[in-house]
Amino acid sequence: MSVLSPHDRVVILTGAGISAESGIRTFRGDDGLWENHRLEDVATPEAFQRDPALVQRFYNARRQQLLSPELAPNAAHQALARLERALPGRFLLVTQNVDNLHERAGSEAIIHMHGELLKARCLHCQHVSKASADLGPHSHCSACDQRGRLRPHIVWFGEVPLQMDDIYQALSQCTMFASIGTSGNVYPAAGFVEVANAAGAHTIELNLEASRVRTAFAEHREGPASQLVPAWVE
Ligand code: BV8
Repeated sequence: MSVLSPHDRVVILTGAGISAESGIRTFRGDDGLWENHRLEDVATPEAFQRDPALVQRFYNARRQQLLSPELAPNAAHQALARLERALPGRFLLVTQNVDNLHERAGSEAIIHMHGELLKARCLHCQHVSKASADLGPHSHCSACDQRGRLRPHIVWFGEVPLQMDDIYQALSQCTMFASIGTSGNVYPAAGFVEVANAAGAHTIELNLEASRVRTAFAEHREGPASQLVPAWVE
């Protein structure tokens, strides 16, 4: 059983499972479809090229859900914010999630490797800005004033995740790597445990069920994140 020490350098990876108990649907659960589209068919540059209105509708719907008042971080998000405060300068939270629940729980050292639902990016000048609830052809860039050229600031399949150098550097120096609420289907995130193992870190998976990369972890605990994570952090 891993015990966190004040000398640990901790890297955390989270996925959709950590936000499930806050009411945000996961991707590959039994309801993992959206309007009968597989994520892999909507979250791609080709889909955006082919049918921008469909892709914008997909993200506008998810952004609306994120803006609803009853959506709140859960005990797992809050426990990670406490852990960060206990390990100043020795903690990094890498999330595959595009929601803002970690920020709302108080986490600060965060890398959103797959982008952020509440942000938009200009196809013309790459400027990243706050996304309106209904991003679309009427939207214009606040930096270059180009109209109708804004896309969700999301990393789609086939695109390079954000801040990979920073992530690999932190993984190569960590003493503890914990993966929380992810199925281990999507790379390069699913391969982070191997980098942490190579660095000699203790690796632990906290998930509702075994992920596809469960065997790569030295330790695993099964259950809902809102119970597992506070117990592990305390
Ligand atoms: C890249 C934004 C090159 C979109 C997302 C063949 C083999 C291997 C790889 C590939 C391949 N073909 C193509 C690839 C690469 C591809 C990939 O991995 N495809 C997969 C589908 C095979 N990857 C890419 O294209 C990536 N880019 O590879 O570039 C590169 C590589 C290295 C370095 C530089 C460049 C880009 C991938 C990014 C795609 N964008 N998100 C959006 O959100 O709309 S991915 C999307 O899936 C989300 O970000 C999500 O986070 C992510 C992973 O899903 P999970 O978070 O794990 O969610 P899931 O529903 O699957 O699982 C939830 C888990 O939680 C479950 O295990 C469940 O049991 C658990 N759970 C549920 N409830 C709870 C719980 N756990 C605890 N408590 C609970 N209450």
